[in-house]
Amino acid sequence: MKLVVAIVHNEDAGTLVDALLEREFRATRLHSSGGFLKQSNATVMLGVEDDEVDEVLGIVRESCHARTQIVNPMPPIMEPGEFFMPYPLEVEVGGATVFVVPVERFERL
Ligand code: 2BA
Repeated sequence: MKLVVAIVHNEDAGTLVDALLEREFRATRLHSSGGFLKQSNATVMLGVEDDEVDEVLGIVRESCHARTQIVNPMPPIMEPGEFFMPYPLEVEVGGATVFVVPVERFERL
């Protein structure tokens, strides 16, 4: 068995969970946020049999899309007389960051 952990864009999370449920996968959606952009995203985790991992990754691929986001860099600490012109940076986020982790034991009690 494997635990699939997918960090996805908030806007894709609903579509992803619905698509998983439609194919009878049980999933848990957690609210999370990215360390770099500090914006909220979603973490979807599900326990699946080894031979189901590829199907799940296919559903993630179909449901989640890359996006470009603009980031305004933090200004540095300035000395008097120094001047800083902040140029916004473009960052590509996602489609999805996925970890597939072996599960030692799974129980529903
Ligand atoms: P964030 O940490 O907010 O990162 C958002 C996007 O910013 C990343 O997209 C990447 O394009 C860029 N980025 C992140 N760190 C960077 C850095 N040090 N320098 C330059 N650009 C950087 P993704 O790679 O698609 O990641 C989307 C979200 O997935 C991340 O949001 C984070 O929440 C999660 N994530 C990505 N890689 C991870 C990892 N190795 N471990 C845990 N979570 C991860």
